[in-house]
Amino acid sequence: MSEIKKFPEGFLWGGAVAANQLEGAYKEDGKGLSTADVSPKGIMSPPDFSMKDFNLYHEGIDFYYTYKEDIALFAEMGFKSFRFSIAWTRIFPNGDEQTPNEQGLEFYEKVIDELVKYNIEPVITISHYEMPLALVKNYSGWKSRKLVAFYENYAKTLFTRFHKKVKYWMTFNEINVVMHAPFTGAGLLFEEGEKNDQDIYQSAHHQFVASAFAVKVGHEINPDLQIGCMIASMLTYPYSSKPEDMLAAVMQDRKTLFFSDVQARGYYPSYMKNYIEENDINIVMEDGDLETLQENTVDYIGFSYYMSFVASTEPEHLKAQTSGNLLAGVKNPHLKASEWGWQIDPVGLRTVSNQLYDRYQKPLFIVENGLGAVDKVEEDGSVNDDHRIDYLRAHIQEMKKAIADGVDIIGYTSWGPIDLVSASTAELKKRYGYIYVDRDSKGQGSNKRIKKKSFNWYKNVIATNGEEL
Ligand code: BGP
Repeated sequence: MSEIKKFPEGFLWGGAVAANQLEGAYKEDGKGLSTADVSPKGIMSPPDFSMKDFNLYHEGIDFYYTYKEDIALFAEMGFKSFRFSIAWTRIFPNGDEQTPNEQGLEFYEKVIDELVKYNIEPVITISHYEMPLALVKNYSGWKSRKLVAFYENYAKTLFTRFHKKVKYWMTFNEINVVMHAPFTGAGLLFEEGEKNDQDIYQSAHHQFVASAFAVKVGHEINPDLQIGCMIASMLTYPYSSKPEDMLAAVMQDRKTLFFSDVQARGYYPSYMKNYIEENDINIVMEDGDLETLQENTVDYIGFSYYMSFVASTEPEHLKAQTSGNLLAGVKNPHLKASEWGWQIDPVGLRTVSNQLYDRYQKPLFIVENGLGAVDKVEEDGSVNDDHRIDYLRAHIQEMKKAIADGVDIIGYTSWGPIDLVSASTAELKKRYGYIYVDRDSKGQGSNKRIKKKSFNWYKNVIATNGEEL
């Protein structure tokens, strides 16, 4: 195998965040309430509509007010790109208005201008794990076809306003998560034990069509735009070489790949047609939907990668479950796990990159990867996060090997370059950043930014374009 020393010229090194996890200012300047605002246990847990208590999502890390100094720190690290999401509720507070809220657009314009000032390429996620709460209350979330038009209007508004300054876009964060946590990105509510495939697949179809319309309208406005999908990759290994285990792994992987298959190939895969028929799922489609999917496939495949999974047909393996932010899984005896039980697997990143590139032959963008850990500020004020450096180094090394394998990877934005609220716990205990934020899960602290040891490490990785890790 040939080695590469450096990453390709123009490689998009950077970091990734989501609006609800860091902005705060949840009621400022005309913003409406979002689903994250009523998720005090984390955006992956069921909401609490009667919520009155403190909710960290309301405050984030105050990025709404500190974006200039935070972006200056990203620039100091040499970021080439910064992935962030737009809060739908800042632009359309209830989601179904026709006219956007100018103050919301102005905020993001300022963020974009600040990035451009430092030659940092803005990468926008149009919808990251939240939506206007009114769309859930009045329309039952993505179950309703009406959301397609609302989303199209929202996406069109953003493209029209920002297309000259922003080239890279993603339609939905981790779109496949609707299978595991249906409220998170799709706003689906189920009573205990009532979760059903019918609503989930119908909602996914609406999101597919909305995403394809966004690709269409984005390209009409500016053919140079690069509009991608974004999946939570969930590479699955067979527990053993037993053929049944291998089959189980293939079947489990399809639950993820289904989402990128539709968005990248432009049609429902045959395996899913069978599943839908066998399970009496009736996906209601409008005339022209299949053509819309076919004609508006994504330009690149964005994905997150934190861990790998294992499939087994042995009952005793199924008992030894490990945790993850989305689904519990079979423990892999060859891997160590993070403090939150996520199984750390750098080689898996190379494997999944090969898998996705083989399948689609479209550029890949690794838009999330990182280690959530507890960090400690020492008496001298330093934060020695060697555990994080080790994790990232190992993953970047494997990404380098994937490029040597022939995979076209255009960028890497590690998750949470600055500490932010955790999606699965709604706390500030599980940290990902190169920059420490002096704030705790109760919102107490000076909010001061402190450079961790990983700050200079990542800065050097970028400066040497990945030659020195
Ligand atoms: C991904 C989400 C992010 C982010 C990350 C880490 O699934 O897209 O929003 O939060 O996971 O998860 P957590 O914050 O739960 O550690």
